[in-house]
Amino acid sequence: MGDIREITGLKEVEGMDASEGPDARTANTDCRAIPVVDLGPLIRGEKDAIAKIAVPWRDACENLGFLCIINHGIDTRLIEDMETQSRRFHDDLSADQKMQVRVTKDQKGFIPSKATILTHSSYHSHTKLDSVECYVVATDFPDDQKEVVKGTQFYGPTPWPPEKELPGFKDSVTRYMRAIESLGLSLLPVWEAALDLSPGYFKTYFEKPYCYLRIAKYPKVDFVQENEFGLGAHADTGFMTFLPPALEPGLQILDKEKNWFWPSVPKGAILVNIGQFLARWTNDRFRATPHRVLPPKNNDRYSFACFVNTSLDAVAECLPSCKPPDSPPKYEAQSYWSFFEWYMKRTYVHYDDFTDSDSKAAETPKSAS
Ligand SMILES: O=C(O)CCC(=O)C(=O)O
Ligand SMILES: [Fe+2]
Repeated sequence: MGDIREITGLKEVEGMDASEGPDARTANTDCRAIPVVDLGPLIRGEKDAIAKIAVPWRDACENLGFLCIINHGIDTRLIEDMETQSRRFHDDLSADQKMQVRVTKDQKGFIPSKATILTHSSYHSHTKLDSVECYVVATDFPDDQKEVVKGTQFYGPTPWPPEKELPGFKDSVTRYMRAIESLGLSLLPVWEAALDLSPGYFKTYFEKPYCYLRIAKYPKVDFVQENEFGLGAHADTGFMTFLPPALEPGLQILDKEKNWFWPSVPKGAILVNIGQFLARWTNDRFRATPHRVLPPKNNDRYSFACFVNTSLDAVAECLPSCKPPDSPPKYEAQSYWSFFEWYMKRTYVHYDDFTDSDSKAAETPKSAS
């Protein structure tokens, strides 16, 4: 596998700073391959493709909770274009222009650096604000939809930069999000088979899928202290996440034995992982795996995780194939809306500006990030 510093691109990190201890990126963290699932047979519509793919899928979801897909049908040019659009947003717009599209009560828009801290993390102490900045685009709804008219949270529109400031940006980003959304929906039969559910089980829950895309920039940093993160340890909130690996290293994953490692992913593969909403739906049979991002050393790092979720009003109640035989399920039935609201309130320091909502999650998930 080679030397870790070679793999992570941290060759020139000296490793020690007399006053502050070692750079956190040089810690003795190994690099491991994660399960690879070939979607070729599914894309080609081969007989038995779903059943075949469901086997390694289930295994990865019950164990590491992260896998990567190859032959996924997403054009490389779309991914390259998103990298370009991400740089355009973060680097071509001024701070003022970005603040014109600052995050709304619906959690759409620009979130400046140092706005996130996972105050409820049980994975490690996390005392510094994250250095990541991001622009969030999410599913928009028709103006006359009842929740939009009523101003229900998460139903409001994405604030886009004016077309003249970033020509073509909205089109490109929308195209990418749509492609990932349809990939996610095309995988529902695989999720069903992996969870021993009848074909079409998830269909009604995904009638109006709520997707969001976090277009993130992690500025490069000369020295990283312990417990300093680009993005602190967290598990995603929704159903499934798609993440083309960033060009710069930074992502670390926590295995079941609670060891952090750097994932190694084949060229062109897309990472897939599970969100907490799905994990609680499966009574934790599938794992919502903690992961985190260390700030890059050499160049700014850009990433675009896309979260494909159920409809906001879909209610998840322990799946029939995941019910424990002799005890009640661990979690109450809960809508995605309510889970998402609970999570966001605890994750972003800006959230209190928007809501005095007293809505509560049906219960506190035992290992929320
Ligand atoms: O930047 C990355 O590689 C991961 C981003 C991530 O975990 C997230 O946005 O939830
Ligand atoms: Fe994440």
